[in-house]
Amino acid sequence: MLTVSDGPFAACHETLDPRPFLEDCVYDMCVTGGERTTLCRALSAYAQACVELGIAVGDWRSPANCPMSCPANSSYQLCGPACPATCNSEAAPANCSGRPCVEGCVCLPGFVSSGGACVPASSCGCTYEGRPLAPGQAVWADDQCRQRCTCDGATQKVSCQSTQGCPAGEQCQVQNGLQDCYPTSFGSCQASGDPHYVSFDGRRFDFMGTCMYLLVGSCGQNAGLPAFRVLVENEHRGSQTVSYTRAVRVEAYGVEVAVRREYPGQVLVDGILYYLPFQAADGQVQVFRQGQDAVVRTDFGLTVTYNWNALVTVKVPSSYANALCGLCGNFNGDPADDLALRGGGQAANALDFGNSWQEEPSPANCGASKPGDCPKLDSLVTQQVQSKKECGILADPSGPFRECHSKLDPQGAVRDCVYDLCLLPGQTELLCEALASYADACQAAGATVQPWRTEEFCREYREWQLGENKRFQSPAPQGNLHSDS
Ligand SMILES: [Ca+2]
Repeated sequence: MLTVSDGPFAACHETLDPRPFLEDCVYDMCVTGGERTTLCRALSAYAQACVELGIAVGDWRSPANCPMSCPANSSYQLCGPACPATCNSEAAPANCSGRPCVEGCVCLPGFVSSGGACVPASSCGCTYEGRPLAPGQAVWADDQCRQRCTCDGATQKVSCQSTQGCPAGEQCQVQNGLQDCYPTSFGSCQASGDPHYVSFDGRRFDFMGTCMYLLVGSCGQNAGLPAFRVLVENEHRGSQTVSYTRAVRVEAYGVEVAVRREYPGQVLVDGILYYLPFQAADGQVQVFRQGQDAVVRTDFGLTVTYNWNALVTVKVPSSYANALCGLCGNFNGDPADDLALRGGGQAANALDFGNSWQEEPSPANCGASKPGDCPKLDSLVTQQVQSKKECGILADPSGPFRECHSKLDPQGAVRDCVYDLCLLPGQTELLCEALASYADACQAAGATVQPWRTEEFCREYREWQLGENKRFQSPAPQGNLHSDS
């Protein structure tokens, strides 16, 4: 077929001698025992060489029985366009019309070539200032986030609209190469120990209820923000005077993630137990482990950590300022109004305040009582701060938390720590918990904490490896652990 003078390749003979191709073809057929694919490959080699010289060849595939298999949404054409339609038509060479046709697979009508496949033209998206946009994708047209341009997949046109700019507490910035509205800062709230609370605005109070409570939630003040709730459930452990957080529940995007003390290393998502990491709501809610903590993070910047024991930290972006309620307060920058009752007005004390944020279903026989009394609290605090031992480690100017003091006054944490040890003397584990919760708060405030755990002092226990009962066996000698030079 290669050399036949009235065959499909005849037009090429004068320009490109077919005889070397014939010899190669015969040789290859001889070696492979006459395989058809070898024949097709040899004929194709001459056909391609001719096309590259600008000479169109005839249909050789049908008589040689060498059909070309084409990918989905395309068909074989002997003489197809040199520059087939693609998603990015602007990228095509200028002299397409003057080029000879090529043999190959050509996309069916309504489809265009994209990344080696033929895709519907409507899925191409748009080009905005030389930048490809997927259908539905939006970009900011200005550096103030005031002009939003969206690609319409059906028309492949970009339409732009003016917006209000970034919401309060957010700023138009580029992060990880993406321009968008990002929170200018974060607020953090903590429940630790028995439990001591520190609100977003820095208000400290103690509330020892054993029911379920709203720790923080978006309470409808700003309908533009994604809604969420974080609930805590507390319990007595040993002593009836104090309580501990035993479970944390995060609700967002219609998904409920519960981290419970009785399931260390695991979480319940909509009531089903999972190992970590886990994603819910199409990745809008991420749950993973970080050191001793379970971390629940949403795509709108909410981060809730719980150490499967007694320490809960909630971080929210500043866009939620003055749009929250619950035990963590309203996040308006003023600690004075943080004991707000659910029904409105300020509570007279932490007990009334806590009770007003009780949620159902709470465990049977749950309740709250007045915190226990520690008459010598003031003198104990002074004593430990001076000795720089036990809770005094927190305030030691040369201790492991020294770099945190400028960001987070340790006095409140020292007082909570001394109070816990006063109420439950001999429970040295409480000291480790108190140090851990201050360390956590320091890191949330962006401070560096020097190593403070050792093999002998507050050693980290992997309760999911050792079993729960090991946790309260940790002996904590009152050693001076900050003897660094
Ligand atoms: Ca406040």
